[in-house]
Amino acid sequence: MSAREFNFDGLVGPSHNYAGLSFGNVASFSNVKSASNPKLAALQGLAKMRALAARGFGQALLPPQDRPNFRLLRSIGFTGSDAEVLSKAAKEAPVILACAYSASPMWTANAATVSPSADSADGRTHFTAANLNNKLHRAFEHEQSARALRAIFKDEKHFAVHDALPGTPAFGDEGAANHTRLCKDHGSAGVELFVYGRTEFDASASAPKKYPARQTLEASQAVARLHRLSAERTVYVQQNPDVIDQGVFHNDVIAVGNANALFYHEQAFADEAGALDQLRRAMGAVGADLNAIRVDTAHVPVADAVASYLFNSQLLSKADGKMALVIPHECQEVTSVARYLENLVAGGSVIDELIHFDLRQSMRNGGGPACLRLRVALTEAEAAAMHQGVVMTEALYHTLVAWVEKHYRDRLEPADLADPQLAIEVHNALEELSRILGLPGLYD
Ligand code: SUG
Repeated sequence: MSAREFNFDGLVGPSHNYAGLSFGNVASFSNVKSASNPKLAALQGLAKMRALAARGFGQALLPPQDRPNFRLLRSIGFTGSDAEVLSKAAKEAPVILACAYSASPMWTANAATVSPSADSADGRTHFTAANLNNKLHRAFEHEQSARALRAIFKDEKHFAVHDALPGTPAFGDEGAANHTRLCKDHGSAGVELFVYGRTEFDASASAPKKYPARQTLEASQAVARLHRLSAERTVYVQQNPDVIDQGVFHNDVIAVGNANALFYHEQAFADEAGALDQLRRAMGAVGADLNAIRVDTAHVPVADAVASYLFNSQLLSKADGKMALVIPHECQEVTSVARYLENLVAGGSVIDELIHFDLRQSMRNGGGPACLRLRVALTEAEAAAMHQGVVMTEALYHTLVAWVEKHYRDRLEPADLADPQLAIEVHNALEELSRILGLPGLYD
């Protein structure tokens, strides 16, 4: 059966700010407490969606989440009216207030892991909301992520949306950021590659020393079970703990795959040869040849890959069989990466085009083009069965630009999170958005 890949980009929420909440994510830590521009952030994201939709790529969006999370603030003892809760939290626990306000759901690669129907024993597309339990500000995203996914992928004949795994360190799950699907074409059975950072129940296994490994092997195995994947087409590979310690907090900061191509850095995996071996074997089972595009350290050091987000790119199949690499502007500013890319597209690789975007507002929190999207390969019947109000069109783009212009601030500093008016603005914006997207009841 033929299928088309849709990228569901996260629409940046009105409370986008820089709070330095992600230990191990270099950009988040370096930009802590600087002023953000939520309006620009949302417009940058929308410009990417519009351009890719206009090129004919399947493009949709996932809505922002309700912020601040008053339930979190009340559950830790802040009482009174909403305004009182905000003012007490701002005084006593400003970092937790920033967590409650984080617009981190914009990075939808972390919303869920997705397995297309061709891979699952029950012929349905499976989603498991990611528990993101490594970080307080992300650990409560899964409830609204599951709710939004259920609203969009409602038809249980085609879709199964699973709740997040138990929110405990043994099941640390970061969703599609540590999951890659390789295949001959999007519609036929593929190989699902799960990349984990550590193993909870194997004390002899290696792990990073400085920064956290957010994804466990146990979580990856649980997701594969829920999605009813075949063992011979499922591959588990350990991420190189040394690169996690250099700021590669998700596998999608050091590798990206599409169709039969895996674009990766020499140091991405703990055992590169073993990883490729397993992948080649599994891909043999689906009649596909792995096209391994390896980037050597000599050409691009890990630090440059992290600074430029070279691998946090989207690798998209074009109608002519070639692929385009969607990269952030930063790739042109890091000399080794700019040179590498120039040679890559000139050198007869399947990647023959670069598409650049300015995503600096998201990049300053460690979110590049690939973080901003969740991939869902859908057959024609499945695409018709999903909620259509989130599919990007020229008309929706213009409506959303006007909505952003109306509701978003162009400057947000840490102190602004104490302003009760901000909570009201976010609420009003989201209420209007649920009407625009045709998703009444999306928010409480
Ligand atoms: O989880 N940053 C996100 C970036 C997520 C990127 N996603 C992928 N690689 N797929 C994170 O570290 C920063 C928020 C702050 O500091 O305000 C943050 O959550």
